[in-house]
Amino acid sequence: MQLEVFLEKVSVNHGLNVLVSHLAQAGIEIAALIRQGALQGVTEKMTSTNVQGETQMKLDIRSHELAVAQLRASAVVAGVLSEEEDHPVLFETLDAPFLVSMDPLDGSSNLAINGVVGSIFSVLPNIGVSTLGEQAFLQPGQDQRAAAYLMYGPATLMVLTLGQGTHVFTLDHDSNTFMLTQQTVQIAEETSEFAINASNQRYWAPAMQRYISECLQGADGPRGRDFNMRWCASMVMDVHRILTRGGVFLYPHDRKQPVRAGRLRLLYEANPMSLLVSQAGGESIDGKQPILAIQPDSCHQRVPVLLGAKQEIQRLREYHWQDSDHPQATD
Ligand code: AFP
Repeated sequence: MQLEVFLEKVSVNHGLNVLVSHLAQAGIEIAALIRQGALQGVTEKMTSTNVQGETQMKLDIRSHELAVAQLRASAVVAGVLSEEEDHPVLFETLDAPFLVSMDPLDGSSNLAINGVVGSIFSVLPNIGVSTLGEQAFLQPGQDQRAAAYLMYGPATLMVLTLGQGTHVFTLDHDSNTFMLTQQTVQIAEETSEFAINASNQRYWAPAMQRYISECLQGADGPRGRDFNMRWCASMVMDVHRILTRGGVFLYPHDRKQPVRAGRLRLLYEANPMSLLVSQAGGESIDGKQPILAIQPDSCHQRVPVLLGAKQEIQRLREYHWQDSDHPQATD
């Protein structure tokens, strides 16, 4: 079933359907650029940095431009917050029903090794951007109307939730249409696989140290079974693996850079991924509290992210509550 047919079937919100079709179109255009590899200069770095101080790739900027153009053309979006711009881009359609937060090209450092990258989108209701300005983007994740990521791998995928389940579409490159290939994603509650950047281990809080140490002890330790580990350094790919074969994705609070609570951005990484995971039966916390309940305080805020298989996330939550020395994620 084509994406557009699916949308007509499951959603009566015509504006939202139009918006999702434009996100899909942006994905098709970005996928076409990425497929050209070095022929499109995808590995070229810019001299500029984004608001996070990270060096931008040429393709970060091109992806941002393509996505902004599609969202503007949809006429149902009032403004876009992007990882690539300090402040939201506001459109002439200031009273349009939706706002979008996005990371137009997540994991872009993987382009240099021809690795998998993605685009992440969070759709929020427009609660009055014309009067509130960028404050209008500071809504908790539980208010999202939709969330999606595009994954540019061997196949191009769109993984989407409109708040009633998580669905997977695969791009047919011949017809440039997304076809439904998995109607309902369900994350297994149990797992023996975790994803974490273990090079930060010495900076983790005791709760995290305990959890990973117990996993590593495997069958000889308190967990009584062996665990496997994966880390792609591309959130879209790591989360997609969890949606597909289970597991947990962990980017915890660490003391490496004390001024920031975590590495990942709340509004365009943690929130949309948390909605997709929760709609697939998984859970998502920052250590102690659900990510989707966090009231954002700034557009590019970072948070710790622990998400995936329910039983493991519940265990991690318990460890963090027991660990009284652990600083609150919002400290
Ligand atoms: P880049 O977009 O700079 O490649 O960062 C990717 C990312 O935001 C996310 O996709 C990864 O999960 C995470 O950073 C990887 O972080 P580490 O490099 O610290 O492992």
